[in-house]
Amino acid sequence: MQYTFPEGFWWGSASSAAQSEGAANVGGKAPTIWDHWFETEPHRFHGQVGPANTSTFYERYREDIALMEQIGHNSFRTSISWARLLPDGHTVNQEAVDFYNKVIDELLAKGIKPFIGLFHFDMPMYWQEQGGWESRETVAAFAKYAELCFKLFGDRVACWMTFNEPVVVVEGGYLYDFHYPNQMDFKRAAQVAYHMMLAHSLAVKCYRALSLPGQIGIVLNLTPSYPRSSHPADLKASFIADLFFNRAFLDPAVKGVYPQELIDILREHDQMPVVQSGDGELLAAGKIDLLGINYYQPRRVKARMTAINPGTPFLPDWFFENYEMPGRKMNPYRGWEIYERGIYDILINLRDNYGNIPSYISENGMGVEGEHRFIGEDGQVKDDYRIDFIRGHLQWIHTAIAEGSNCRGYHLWTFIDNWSWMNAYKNRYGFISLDLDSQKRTVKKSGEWFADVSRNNGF
Ligand code: BGP
Repeated sequence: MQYTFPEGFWWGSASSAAQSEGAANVGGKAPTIWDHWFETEPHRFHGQVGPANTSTFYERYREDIALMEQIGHNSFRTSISWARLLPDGHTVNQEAVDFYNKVIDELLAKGIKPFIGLFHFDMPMYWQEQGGWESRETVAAFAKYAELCFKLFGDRVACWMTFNEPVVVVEGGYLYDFHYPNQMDFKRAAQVAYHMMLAHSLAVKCYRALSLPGQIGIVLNLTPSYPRSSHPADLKASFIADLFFNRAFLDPAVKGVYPQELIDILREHDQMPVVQSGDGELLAAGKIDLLGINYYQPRRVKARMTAINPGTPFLPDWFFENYEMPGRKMNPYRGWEIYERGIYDILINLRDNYGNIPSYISENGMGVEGEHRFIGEDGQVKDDYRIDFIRGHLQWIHTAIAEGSNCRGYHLWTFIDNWSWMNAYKNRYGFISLDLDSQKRTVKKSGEWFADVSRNNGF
């Protein structure tokens, strides 16, 4: 069967500043929470490799953008480093302005639409020390930073993304200990989540006031929540997991309001964040033009069977347990489930319950541990598994579009194998492999395949 995508479909990949630029303390950049955390607890990072050790996009952006063109990209997402642009929190770093101008101009020169994120987990240490997302001051600071970016680069950026996966900042930093500042406290987590959505809304409001030519959105990792069975207790478990991990961000971003059911649960358990008068109008102003969807794997849940010990602090997990569904297909090289149809379910949910908001797949990808095992005699990674993975997801996207979904593009995570938070270089995801020592880039088999897909607008 021939799968042809709508004209103008965005083909590309995504990366982020902290994961690709390197130059951690070069060019006037100040430390982020990642630089700080690595300095204080390097053993928590795979292979003790920290954020200074990347694919050095800061120096090699030209070479990389040429490779993007070679493998058929017509669009690419990366992010701006807040700590590079405003190192002391307030003064603009001209070297950073020059760098991002060069990146954006180079992308445009190669016919690649720039999608630019403003926050991809990389809180500047300067703001973290003042409370980070727990502090309302950070909301205003973020909006100022966003406005500066819009004014500097907004004449050329096709689409802005305020945040990448805000729920991961909340889970990692304030619930489950995999991001700095490693707190485990639901009430603080709720405040952080709320402040990020206010910051998002304020940034959208600033963007609208400038009447620039592009669009603005947010990137959410939408994780469809599938119940073990149709028993009411399992259905309730999946409904609540969906509320906490998807709708707590999706509803304010698309509809401008929080789901009432979420507010009810938080009130009942005395976990409401501090809200100020006027916040409702601000959230209503944060409605997006375009939704970026990151999809890796679904969440399978069942009703909680084991009682929570009295005195256990409040967590979303009070309401459900993960369900290891027998027979589910797993990625043998990363331990995550592969469920291609999940991407269709997300798109159809957006069509039916979110006004068919324009969207695109901003990340989808297959992490592979020990990928050097698949290097052929010619030095190329023969990642047929990744081609199958991408093709499987694209088929479901195609079906969703045929059924009326407003999905406009597909970006793989990621362009070139990059540094990934605590996992560092453990899981490789790129279209292009990276030799960390020599910095040599080699297009993988999937990269060559993708070039054809993009040129044919399908497969
Ligand atoms: C997403 C993030 C990316 C990247 C990816 C892969 O959640 O947006 O920044 O980290 O996950 O993650 P990992 O390397 O942990 O498999």
